Amino acid sequence: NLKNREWYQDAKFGMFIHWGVYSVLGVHEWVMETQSIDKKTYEKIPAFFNPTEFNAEEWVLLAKSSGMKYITITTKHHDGFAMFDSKLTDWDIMDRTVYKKDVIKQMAEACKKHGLKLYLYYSQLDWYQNDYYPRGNTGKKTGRPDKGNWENYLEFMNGQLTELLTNYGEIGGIWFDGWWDKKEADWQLRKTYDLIHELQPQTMIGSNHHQAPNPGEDFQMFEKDLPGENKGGYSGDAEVGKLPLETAETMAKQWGFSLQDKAYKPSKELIQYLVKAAGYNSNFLLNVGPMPNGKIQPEFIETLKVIGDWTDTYGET
Ligand code: FUL
Repeated sequence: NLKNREWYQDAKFGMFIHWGVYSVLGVHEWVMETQSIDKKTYEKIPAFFNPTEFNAEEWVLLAKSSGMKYITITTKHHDGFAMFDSKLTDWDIMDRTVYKKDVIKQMAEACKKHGLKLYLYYSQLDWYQNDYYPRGNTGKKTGRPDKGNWENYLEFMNGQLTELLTNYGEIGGIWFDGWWDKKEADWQLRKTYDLIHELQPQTMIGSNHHQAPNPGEDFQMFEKDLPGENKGGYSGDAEVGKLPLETAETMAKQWGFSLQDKAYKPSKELIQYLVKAAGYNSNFLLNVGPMPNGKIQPEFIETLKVIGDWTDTYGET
């Protein structure tokens, strides 16, 4: 994956996409936890997820015309819901929604067609699976039984990663999140990381664990922070020069679609952030939280157009 690291080092700009059944509620992707929604109630949500206006090519072309070189999309967030066709659970887009189409497959095809690399966000933390037990720091009010088999959960997680790295062509990287919910040793990272590189040697591994990189990781990420700033407490120290870096930021406040979030960052601020990130030799992963109908908010599109004009004029490629 050294070649991929080199490519990534110069990629500069990517699109982050937080999209899941939580988008239906228009709060944010943490709604299950912050509103203490139990599993049985949360299970009602997927029936309302029917993004009839979703067009993967539209999103990919929007990213491309904004000057972005890759897309990182949520395949499964903390609510455990798979936005892809998973044979290992029925808690997925095929079995629980009326839409019944594999979002990740459509994104993979569109990215391939238009020459963008696809990175997959995967939450290790899971508020849905019973076997995610003992519970971590979050997800305690989901009404799951007080028993479960952690080894089974790890097997399930590695199984889903195998699906993701087998069924969607070349994957640029896996963007892990939620590691911070449990103790380091619980994750048995070596096994998972080896599996990824066995399946696709070029796939990069990164984890939003909020500390310096673990062995086997290919890039270091910073959530809502420039490398080393650690303003939000979500980021470890930058090991500058060791691994390629990436900083992720939202276009408004929330990651997932939020009806009330109108704290839109002006295009000027985002362009300055892109330049600043590049000054740290870091990529900028700019997040959108598409609406449940499959469209990206018009306010975001407008801003991205301005950014695209800027990258057209001043970008390197
Ligand atoms: C965090 C998550 O808890 C947030 O929901 C979001 O996905 C952010 C990028 O990473 O760890």
